[in-house]
Amino acid sequence: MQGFNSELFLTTSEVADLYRVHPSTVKRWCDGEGLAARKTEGGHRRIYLRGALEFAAERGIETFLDSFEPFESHVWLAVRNAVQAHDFQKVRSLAMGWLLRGYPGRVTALFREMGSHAELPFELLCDQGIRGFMEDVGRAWAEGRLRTGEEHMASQAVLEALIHLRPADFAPAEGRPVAIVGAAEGNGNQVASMCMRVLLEREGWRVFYPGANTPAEDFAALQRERGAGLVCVSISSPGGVAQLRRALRVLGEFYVTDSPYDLVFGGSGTDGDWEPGPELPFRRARAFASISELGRWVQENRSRWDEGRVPASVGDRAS
Ligand code: B12
Repeated sequence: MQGFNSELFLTTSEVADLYRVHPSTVKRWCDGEGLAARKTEGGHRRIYLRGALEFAAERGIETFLDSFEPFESHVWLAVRNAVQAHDFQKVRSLAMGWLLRGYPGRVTALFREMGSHAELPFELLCDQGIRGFMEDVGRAWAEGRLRTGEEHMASQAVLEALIHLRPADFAPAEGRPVAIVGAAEGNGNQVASMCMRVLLEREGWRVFYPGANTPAEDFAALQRERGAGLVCVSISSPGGVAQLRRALRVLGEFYVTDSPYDLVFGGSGTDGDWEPGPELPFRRARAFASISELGRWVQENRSRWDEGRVPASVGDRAS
């Protein structure tokens, strides 16, 4: 059809997702209730995005695209590419454009929307979507296209999206494995640790999150107080080697065998190539280059933490 972008013809399931209704409701609305659709040669309905949005406005149906006006088509295509094809190119350029034009709230909304789709694994959103966007931000900053304040706004926008993607934490603490997650002293990057925190929370963990730039002594104290079976530390570069050595020395000194735990390092400061030696006291020590690797390992070994778990009441001073 002339003047129409063929990529913007949606299937009934896509419109159903957009409206958050059942596909059969969309079919009913197409058949005689005013939602304009054309049929493919195979007889499947296709609905033009603009028409779907006009119909939604008439009926008072809210869609996630409403708050992105006038970029609804761009956002829909970007989210579809990310969710269905795991291609974040469009998302990255939209987000960068909004950052430069002063709309960080839209960046938050975009990442939040992607994280709400079950077809897009959360780990992938972190390792490709968030990391890719933040690399663009770093590059733009290094080339002088973006100010330091804007780089901070980008981190903040992504952090806000991640906070929204945490599950509601109403489950009782008892019976859940406990982790301490943060960034090593000298590492100001909050985003990677927040990704780990949300990943583990979505896997049912109880996570204590001291955030960025946390002294190793504090990781050790928190682990003991909360009876954590897992401690994850993000190491940055430059300065990664020193951060890693110090964390290992301090955590090793404080380690006691009656409160055993696994220690995981990751981040650009380790580049995934640090190998733990046999002399380390920890139950297990690992280094991973990505949130996906951590996620896989945690899922595969879940039963170990269930067995070694300390009841939450033992470590919970507040109760
Ligand atoms: C935002 C940012 C900052 C912000 C962070 C703000 C905040 N609130 O979080 C601040 C302002 C603190 C900052 C400061 C600095 N930064 Co900076 N920063 C960045 C930037 C643009 C993005 C980092 C980010 O958020 N990434 C998003 C996360 C999700 O990705 P990630 O960190 O790569 O983590 C992934 C993996 O490594 C892994 N991972 C990370 N940790 C862990 C831990 C575990 C256990 C596991 C399993 C996995 C894992 O999973 C993540 C997802 O895939 C990068 C650019 C870039 N290319 O990365 C530069 C960058 C990291 N910064 C850099 C530099 C040089 C600095 C400063 C030294 C600048 C200065 N001269 O002062 C300081 C260091 C200060 C400090 N103490 O940390 C350089 C590092 C260069 C190098 N390789 O040596 C980079 C690469 C920019 C560049 N190209 O020059 N920075």
